[in-house]
Amino acid sequence: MYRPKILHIATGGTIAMAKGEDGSLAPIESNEDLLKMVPEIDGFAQVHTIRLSSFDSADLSPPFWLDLARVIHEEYENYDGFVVSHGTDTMAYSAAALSYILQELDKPVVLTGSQIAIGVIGSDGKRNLVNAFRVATSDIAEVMVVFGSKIIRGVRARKISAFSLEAFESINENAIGEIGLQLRFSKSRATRRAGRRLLYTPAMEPSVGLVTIHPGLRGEVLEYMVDHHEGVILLGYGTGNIPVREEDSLVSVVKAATQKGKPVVVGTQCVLGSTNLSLYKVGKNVMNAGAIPSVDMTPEAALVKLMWVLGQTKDLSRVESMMMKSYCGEISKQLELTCHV
Ligand code: ASN
Repeated sequence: MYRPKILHIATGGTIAMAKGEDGSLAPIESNEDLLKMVPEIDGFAQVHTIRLSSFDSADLSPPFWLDLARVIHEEYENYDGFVVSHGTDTMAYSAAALSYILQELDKPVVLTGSQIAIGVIGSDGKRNLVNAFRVATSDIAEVMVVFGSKIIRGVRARKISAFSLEAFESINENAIGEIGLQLRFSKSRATRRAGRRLLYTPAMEPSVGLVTIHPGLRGEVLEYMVDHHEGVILLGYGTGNIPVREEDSLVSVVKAATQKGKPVVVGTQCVLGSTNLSLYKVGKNVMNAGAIPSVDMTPEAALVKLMWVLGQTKDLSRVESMMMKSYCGEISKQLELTCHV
């Protein structure tokens, strides 16, 4: 029986750590030692493994995403699927970055990690790694996060728990698959399709800021963020509401920014739901000031998308139309059709 060829790319994170003699957690010496812990993978996949880094994912940033995407792009024709072992803290950002950079995939790209180091009692590392390889040999052709019992589209993944072994959730859409007695896939997944050609767009403008609106936030703080970045994501209240009553109104900062050609994307700090800037006056004002709604994108998906878009163009109207377009399922179809700036 043919065993699919899978490239494993280790990047670090808790999954690749074990307890040393002194009791502290340190990266496992070699990838081979990591894979030795999951020998069952050999029964259904031919694995080649490389190490890109051994960082805590808190230390990963846009240049790393480009590197990771480049490796997958270079090796794309040589493998049937890819597994990236990764720290959980910034996995959703890396998954979003890969989703934008590598489109029209014809094979699975799976990110996974663990909450507890693989060499520690009670670890979720082995289970997650084995399941990641199982999904990497399946017919799904997307960037995904496989974690606990869920298979989540890359741009919809969010780390929602610093405790639970079900650390990730699929935000604003159902998971594209479930892991129980069997792997169960949803009809909404994209599947391998012969003839599909990979679309590789390795663009990233790292200078994007993110500000969460809170009571008492001063306009000058937002002004500083706008002045020091090429674009800003603002997480408003509820459906994207921004205070308007203060003297140094945040809304006037948004207006000044967009007049200078800098994009300000307004999202929500709620975990679920979408922006709707025309619902309240406090939303309409920021919309009239030129803000771009993030619709139902997660903050991770919106932030990384703005970096990716600004890496390709600084033209505000192009940035606006690209931000409002759904490239890889980051905006729900029915909202993409009805939302307008
Ligand atoms: N700090 C770790 C990381 O993101 C957390 C983990 O992987 N569980 O690399």
